Amino acid sequence: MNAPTRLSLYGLVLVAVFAVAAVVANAVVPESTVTNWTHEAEQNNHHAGAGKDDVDMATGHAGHGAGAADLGLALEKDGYRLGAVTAPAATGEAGALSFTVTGPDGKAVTAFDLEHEKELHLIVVRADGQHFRHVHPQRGADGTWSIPWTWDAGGTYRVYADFAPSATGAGMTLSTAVQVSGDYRPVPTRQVRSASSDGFTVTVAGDLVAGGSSPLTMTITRDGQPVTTLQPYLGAYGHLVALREGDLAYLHVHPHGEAPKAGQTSGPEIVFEATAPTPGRYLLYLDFQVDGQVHSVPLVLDAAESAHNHGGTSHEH
Ligand SMILES: [Cu+2]
Repeated sequence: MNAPTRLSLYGLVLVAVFAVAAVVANAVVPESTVTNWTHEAEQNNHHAGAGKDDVDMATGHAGHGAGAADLGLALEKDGYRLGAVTAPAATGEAGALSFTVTGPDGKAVTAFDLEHEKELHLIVVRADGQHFRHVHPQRGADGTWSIPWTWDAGGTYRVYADFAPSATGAGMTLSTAVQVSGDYRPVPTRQVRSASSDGFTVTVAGDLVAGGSSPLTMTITRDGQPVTTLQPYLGAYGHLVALREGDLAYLHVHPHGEAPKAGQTSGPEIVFEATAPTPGRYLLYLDFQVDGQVHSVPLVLDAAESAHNHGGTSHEH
């Protein structure tokens, strides 16, 4: 699908991502991701309705259906593999983070479709949700991706590569873990509905409900004043990465509305349609651009049980 077509589908995609139309949703997030988050949500509904208990809430996908590959948690999918990530071994060492993606033939992939104006999106986050980065490495002619890199803190990091090989055109997210020596003090999470970065404050209205679609409205202010000069960044006014706390299952979400045209601005609100596949805590990272600068603000939301689940969970084993 070409880029203009993808962009024009944004409006539809928001419904599709969390509803049923996985084919349309393929325009924005990997179809498999959509299918499985949707599937998982359905499974949870069935789970509640039938009173069965074959879904492990700790992993969310232990039941039949959504596999690790479809939640961005596997190294390999459909023959495509994320190669070993090379990076500085300890905090404070300047170096590069690099890796290759190999295809079903075992060779490094060098042909990628553009997704949101980039061939590959790299997300790096520590296991406790801290130190989030969303960056775009450079690809060498041999298929090696690389970006200058320094770690600020020790710990275990999850590294996600989000891309679509041209050979299939299908978007996918592969990930691996990287260990970094150094001081590690895990930061406990709590729900955060308003947070600030670089002088911008983002406040979220709306709630995540497991298994059901709900709008999240993000309002951006600076010095108490609404920001109405949001610029298009990678084809949207806002990019939201959502990670489920615990297993760090991954979903990249895009906002409601038409894709912006060059020179247009928007704000102060960005509306996302989001569904949590399971109850629990979700780490959200909003990227937006003002005056040519990209800002990233983290938020944390707890997803309640869906209304269907309020009858209590019976165990029938
Ligand atoms: Cu990106």
